Amino acid sequence: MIRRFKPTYWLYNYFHKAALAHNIPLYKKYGIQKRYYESISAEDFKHLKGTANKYDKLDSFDTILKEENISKINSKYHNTLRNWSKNGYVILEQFFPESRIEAINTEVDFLIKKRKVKFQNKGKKIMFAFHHSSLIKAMGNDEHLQIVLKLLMGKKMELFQSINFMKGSEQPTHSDSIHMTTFPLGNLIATWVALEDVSLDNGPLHYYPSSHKLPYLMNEDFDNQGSRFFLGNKTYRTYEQRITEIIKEEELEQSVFLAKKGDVFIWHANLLHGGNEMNKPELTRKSVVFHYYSNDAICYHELTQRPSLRVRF
Ligand SMILES: O=C(O)CCC(=O)C(=O)O
Repeated sequence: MIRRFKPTYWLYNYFHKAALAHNIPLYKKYGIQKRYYESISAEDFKHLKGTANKYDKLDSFDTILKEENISKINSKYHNTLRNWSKNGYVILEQFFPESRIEAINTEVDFLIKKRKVKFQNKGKKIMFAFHHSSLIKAMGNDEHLQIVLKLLMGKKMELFQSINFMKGSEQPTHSDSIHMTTFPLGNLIATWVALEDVSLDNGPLHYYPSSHKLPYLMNEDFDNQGSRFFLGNKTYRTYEQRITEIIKEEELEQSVFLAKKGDVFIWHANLLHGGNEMNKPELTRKSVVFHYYSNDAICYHELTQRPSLRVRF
């Protein structure tokens, strides 16, 4: 019950104004009558129509090669970039060289050994390691990766979160937009980097091509809006079950990414994806995910109705 009591979050947020200040001018811009520390959810934007991003409106296939910065990106990636609007994902094979990947693996081992980072989710993942490592941060902010993100989103994207996985996440299918949400919708993007080869044995990433075009699923869509003082009472499992139903209803076909070390997978804010089970749980599956927000959107977490704490340094 206490976890559902919104004022507990308000109190915490109240003392973290600097990390929540990003939303203040945007609340003003959109006429949202909220204080920076209060709960926020899709309900608050129902009466508004947000502008869609460039390649949610236009087809990247026709126009992305005309973008000024495309010449800075190796032409072997042009085709996958062209298909962004259609697919909702991009695959950049061998984007990072072996030496860069090995440096990250050594860094992660060091951070674990020195107890600078903590595992979550039964020893599977490490959140926000980039706050403790300039190497990890530099990978998320890699110059060429940033150019690619700007090409896809039509604007600069700012690193919000990193998640290092030592094992396959085995995470059921979801859209990141239930966890990291924006108004207008679609102002989040994720990059996933293979820090070792991935096979069916160590739990590859799976995804549903073109699923980003489906409506975004918000609390209202699984009866989880809650009330002024309480979050909704539905479990996350209810959300996952609704996603499973949608996959069936829409007859979506799953693809699996058998990545090679150094490959990068980029997904759209609303692409359905997750992690397959590890056939051999004793193996590792080292990878890192970076999530980015744009600066012109309100950023929050629909599930917990919390504004996103954006730590900038
Ligand atoms: O790496 C994986 O297995 C899935 C990661 C994922 O779904 C996520 O970070 O949103």
